[in-house]
Amino acid sequence: MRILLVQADRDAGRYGRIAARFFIPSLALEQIAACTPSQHEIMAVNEWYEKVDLNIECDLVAISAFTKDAYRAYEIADAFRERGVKVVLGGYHPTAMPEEAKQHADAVVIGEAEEVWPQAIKDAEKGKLKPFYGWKKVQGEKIPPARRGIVKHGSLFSAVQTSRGCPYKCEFCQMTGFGDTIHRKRRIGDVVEEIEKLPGRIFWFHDASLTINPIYTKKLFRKMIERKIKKKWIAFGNAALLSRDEEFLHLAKKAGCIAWMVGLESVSQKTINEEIGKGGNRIDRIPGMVEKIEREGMEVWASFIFGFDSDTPDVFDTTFEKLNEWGIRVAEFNILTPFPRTPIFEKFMKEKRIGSLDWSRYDLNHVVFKPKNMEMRELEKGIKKLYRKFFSPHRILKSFFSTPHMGNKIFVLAANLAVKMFTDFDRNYETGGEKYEDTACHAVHKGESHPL
Ligand code: B12
Ligand code: SF4
Repeated sequence: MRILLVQADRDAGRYGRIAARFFIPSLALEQIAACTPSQHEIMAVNEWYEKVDLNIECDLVAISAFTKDAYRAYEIADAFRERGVKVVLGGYHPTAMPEEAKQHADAVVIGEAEEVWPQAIKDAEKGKLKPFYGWKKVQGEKIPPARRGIVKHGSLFSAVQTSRGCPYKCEFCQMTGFGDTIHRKRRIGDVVEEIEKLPGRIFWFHDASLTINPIYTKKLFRKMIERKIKKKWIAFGNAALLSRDEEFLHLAKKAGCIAWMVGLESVSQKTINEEIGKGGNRIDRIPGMVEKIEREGMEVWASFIFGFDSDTPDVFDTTFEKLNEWGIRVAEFNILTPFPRTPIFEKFMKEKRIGSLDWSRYDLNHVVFKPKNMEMRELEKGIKKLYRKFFSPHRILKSFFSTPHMGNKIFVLAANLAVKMFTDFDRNYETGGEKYEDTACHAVHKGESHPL
């Protein structure tokens, strides 16, 4: 069969091919391709880079979608099905909302591709696709290396995974909602071999977090050092470990680490303990963590979420002050988003606080629920103000000049500009309007409907 793989994107092709070259790459299509039996021909289009041609000749279309891209995925699916082409939907949104996705597809893959996708292909060949496939979690050792080079006009960077699953159970995370809480590790030899063959000089570790099992990760770092891997990389890591394990940081640097993307989430210890579930993160240890990471010659890319029940309107100013105090040069600010099937979605549903079920707004840049201690509009305005202050040209330049070493300076500048361009609160909020009125919740909960 000729199989077309598509990563749907609400904003398909918006940034143009040149800017898209600098995106953090996606791994989904390359992993799906890796478990597609080799006798089939594969074409792959990631709409982050270009819009898919709906007239492509193929026998089967497999579409992956984040929640914000669900409608675009359905649009693509409907167009191919109209032409008689079979369509399979998968990825985070179809996994959370399989019944909804099924209305636009011949089959829905719930969860990971490795164990069920080959069977779905066999069934498609026989014209006997089942409506649903999944949840079968692959063992870590069975995760195949990604099939590279299938996406045209892709990113200059690449990505690799050492593990799946995350045990931290944050209330707002879909990993928690999907019960994907067991950490499944690949063989270190397989990972290192894959890294050696990666195209380009910079790559991302797309694990939920590289700090979940420090013993495993230190072994990986030692192997990378032993094999003299010259590539540089960036990874997600948790503050609890990064703030205390100096050996881990030292090995990471020697293995090529440029920066750690750390989900600090909030500057309030109360919020972290009571509302997020990342109790191991200690605010009093953050300045020390930043200092240790920078002393080793790496950078911190901190990520925050706003809109928790204990957040009050002063949270934006307090966060800005803390960022300055801690000397954090790269940060991103997200709005708490109750993705379907997360514990927080269920909580807001029960409390009748969901303000919108328009999935295209579930992108961490829009307010889709009623915060407890703020108006929806206040959350919108507060984050926008913080964003403008943090990404002012003056602050970006100050961060650049305060960073030692040219390599780090380039990273800090590029990361600040990338977050500024990608988050783009200004553009997104033009569409806000009355949807940010608190009356939005009455409209959603009027009929007592629960979409799951
Ligand atoms: C790395 C990462 C990123 C990377 C790369 C994203 C990517 N898709 O590769 C970057 C930094 C770019 C990113 C960006 C964003 N991300 Co992100 N990201 C992650 C993270 C940490 C890991 C994802 C990953 O790479 N997994 C590895 C790949 C191989 O797995 P996968 O994509 O799930 O694909 C497998 C299966 O799902 C399945 N599958 C997927 N699609 C399909 C389709 C078919 C047909 C089949 C058969 C199977 C199948 O097969 C694959 C192999 O098993 C997850 C959280 C986590 N801990 O997992 C969040 C996560 C995916 N991100 C999330 C979000 C919201 C975003 C952003 C929208 C945030 C923002 N505002 O910028 C953007 C969107 C980017 C865009 N342009 O659309 C959410 C998604 C929630 C949702 N329902 O939409 C997650 C779940 C985190 C969370 N908040 O809960 N992200
Ligand atoms: S640490 Fe990250 S991946 Fe793990 S549950 Fe929390 S938000 Fe999800």
